[in-house]
Amino acid sequence: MIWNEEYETLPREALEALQFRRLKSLLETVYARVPFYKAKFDECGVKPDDLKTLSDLGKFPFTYKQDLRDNYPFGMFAVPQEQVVRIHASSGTTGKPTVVGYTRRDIDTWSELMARTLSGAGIGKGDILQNAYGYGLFTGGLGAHYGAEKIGASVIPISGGNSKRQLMIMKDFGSTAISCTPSYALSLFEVAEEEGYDVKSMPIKVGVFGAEPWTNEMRTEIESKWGIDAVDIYGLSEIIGPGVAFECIEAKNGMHISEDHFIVETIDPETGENVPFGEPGELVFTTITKEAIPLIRYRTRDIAIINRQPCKCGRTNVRMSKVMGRSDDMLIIRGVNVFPSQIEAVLVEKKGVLPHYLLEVDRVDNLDTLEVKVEVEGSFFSDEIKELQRLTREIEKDIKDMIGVTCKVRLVEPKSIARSEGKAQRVIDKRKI
Ligand code: DLL
Repeated sequence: MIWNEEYETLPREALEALQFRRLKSLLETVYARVPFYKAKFDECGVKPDDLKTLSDLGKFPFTYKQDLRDNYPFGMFAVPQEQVVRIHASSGTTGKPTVVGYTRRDIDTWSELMARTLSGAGIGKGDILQNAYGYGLFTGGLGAHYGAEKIGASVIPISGGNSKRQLMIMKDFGSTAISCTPSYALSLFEVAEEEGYDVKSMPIKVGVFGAEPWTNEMRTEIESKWGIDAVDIYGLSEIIGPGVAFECIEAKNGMHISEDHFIVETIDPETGENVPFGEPGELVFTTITKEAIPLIRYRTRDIAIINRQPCKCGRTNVRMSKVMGRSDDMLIIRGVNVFPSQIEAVLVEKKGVLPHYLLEVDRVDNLDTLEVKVEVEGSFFSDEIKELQRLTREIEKDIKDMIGVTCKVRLVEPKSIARSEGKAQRVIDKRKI
């Protein structure tokens, strides 16, 4: 279902003309209103006027998460405080959160983008959306909430956690759709099994999952366990929250970026040079309609591939692949770049292995070590020890083949790895580097 036929299927030429107009006016606004951008443009010797064509965007400097931190909390805002109607923040691993603001129009834009996202998943009027993204400073809960109301679905603002209650409500209210992180979908399923729910007999038909990396193998797992369609949605607080890009249920093959609101580039994270669409690169977004905190060339650190091929759903905007990793939390183990998702891909295709794992990286006698803790079905522990050893060796070998790094695999009993209600923590890096 396409929510906004006009804008989601704009011919390329019209889309680019629109992007250019919006970008031009945005550059003027930030130069005039945000001291940070005025100083940064001056330092790089560029003026809004230097934008003669869309490709001139590359002349303008990047914006980093650190810039938001340096201007904490509201220093990057482009409007006076009285126009800001909402404030969100994302927790970082260290220090202060990253703070973002929304004007009333920004909230409308965000609702529109989430309306597109949910419609793309086939959700509409008459559906009951159980919104298990966290409500609060995190953008997931309220972002999905406003989109659901806009399309006229009945939204249950249940927020994350409290799995038994989630399941009771899901059954009693007859939820037809769920939104949460993919890792939470899996842990909710476990509780459903324990509590004796037959989720396949419930009306639930689709899940809108995002906010953390997950693989296609994990999609298959969720779909077959729940008996639903699972689509991927992407976003980040700095850009707007969820609603930056979403998969259509028709193709489930890459997330459509709402290019009438965001200009996307892919770059080499080392050199900052653009890499052609079709090759992996760090996603860089410029917001072209946001008022409260517009960002120019924001470095996401997320690595993905942009696909320009037309999609069978009829949308004309580009699609991003699943996020393949982050240029910053990418692990470097004995000099090898390792994305946790590569290891996940090996794990989830093994029979009897459960999709719950933890990577522990350490340094012993100056040598990096990688331990992969992963849960396997309880039956393995009643079997002969040989079977456990065989599987351990098999996984170790496959990981070595996949990433070229020797690791130690530890198979652990179901539920021994801590569950998350929001984003899963998959890596513990104990090295002091
Ligand atoms: O996670 C916004 C969101 C909420 C997206 C709900 C989707 C659903 P932040 O907390 O600022 O915002 O975290 C943003 O999460 O840079 C990615 O690294 C990661 N991320 C978000 N969606 C996906 C996804 C929200 N579908 C950071 N796949 C981003 C992989 C994702 N990673």
